[in-house]
Amino acid sequence: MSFLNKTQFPRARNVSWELIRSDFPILEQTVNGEALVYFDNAATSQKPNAVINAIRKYYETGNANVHRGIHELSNRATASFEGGRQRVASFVNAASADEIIFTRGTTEGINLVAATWGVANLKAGDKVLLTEMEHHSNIVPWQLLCERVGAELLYVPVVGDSNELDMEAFDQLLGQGVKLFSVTHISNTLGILNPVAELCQKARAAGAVTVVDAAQSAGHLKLDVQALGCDFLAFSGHKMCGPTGIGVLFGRLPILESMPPYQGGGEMISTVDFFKSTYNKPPHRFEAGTPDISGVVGLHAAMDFLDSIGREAIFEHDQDLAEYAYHLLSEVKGIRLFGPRAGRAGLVSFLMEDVHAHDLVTFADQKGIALRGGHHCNQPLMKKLGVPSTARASFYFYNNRNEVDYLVEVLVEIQRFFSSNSTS
Ligand code: C6P
Repeated sequence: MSFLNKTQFPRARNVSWELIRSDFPILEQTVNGEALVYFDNAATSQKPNAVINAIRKYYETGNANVHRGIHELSNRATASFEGGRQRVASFVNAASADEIIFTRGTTEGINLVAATWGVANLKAGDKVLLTEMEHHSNIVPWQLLCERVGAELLYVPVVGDSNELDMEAFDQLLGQGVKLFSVTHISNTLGILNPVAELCQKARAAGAVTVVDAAQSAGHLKLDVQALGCDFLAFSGHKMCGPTGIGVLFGRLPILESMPPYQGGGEMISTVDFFKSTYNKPPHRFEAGTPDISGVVGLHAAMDFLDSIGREAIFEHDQDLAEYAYHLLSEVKGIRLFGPRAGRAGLVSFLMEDVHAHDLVTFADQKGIALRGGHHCNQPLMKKLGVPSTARASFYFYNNRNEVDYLVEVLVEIQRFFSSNSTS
């Protein structure tokens, strides 16, 4: 096709991506008679053999409850679990493993901060600052908190053709005495990579506690909580080659030490009497009940796997695919793209004139391509963009340009199908 200008984009560094792809058994199948093209990685990523095997090995040789027994298997499970915590600390460059709380995912991490730090520290009239590109998981917990304590929500607008954050408005809003600022690292609809270090530095200088939603960044680029300068950072294991049901909340230790517990139960206590309990130190204070031990084992294997490739290389690869896709799609008449042309993270959201995103995604599925269509849990952003939904292709390191070429061919076919059907 004439619009396929492949020479414009140099390929990312020399990594054997095809070999790495062969580590993912799920990708070796056909769907609806076509080779599977999995472009729904922002929703969840696929799992390599290293992760599947680590979980299997844990259940075959090391399964027991943690911290409780004084028997060999329990000691092994505890070592695996706490070893996973150490691994997360080094993965995000935390000062200590005590700053790492295991959660069910990004959503629970943000809810934990709102329900503990938020309830203990915010009162009527205080201000919580978010941005207009946040996922529901970084909006609704703060709405619940604000309703409970009488605090007020403010939003940094998205502006311009590429819908990036309005930095002047951000400065002005911070001047209103914000107590907490929470922002997404990468927008799951726009593919924007926010300047989180600068945002956190300004917010902290203005006296706000800072939270980073790293759901879309943790598996795609090198995360360094010291360099980002945030107080809290939340992410999900399942979006970074790990299993579902496990996530991480990083929090600076002095802040965690000042926070009340999240849920009550085993493991989070120091002593329990009939009418009064005392609580364990962080991070255990925030981990009531039996944790997702096999999830931590799988997450550990996922982090090792990502680092064996190199997160810089992964980011370059995903960015290359997204820019390549953006370029090809921008040459197809009748396609509207969202977010910036360049410097974007590994996903592309778009709309096709006269074709509903759900119809487009259903058609693509018939061709073996897994896309996502809908509001992507970004309803307020959709309202701001003036659209009900978008179609989205989100990439990972096991995807390649041939798959993007195929997507574009299928989109052109979809366009032809719907335009011939609408005129007949
Ligand atoms: N976005 C998507 O398809 P959980 O469900 O807790 O693992 O992640 C929630 C979440 C939080 N923040 C951002 C920026 C996200 O993108 C997500 C998950 C998925 O875009 C499901 S809606």
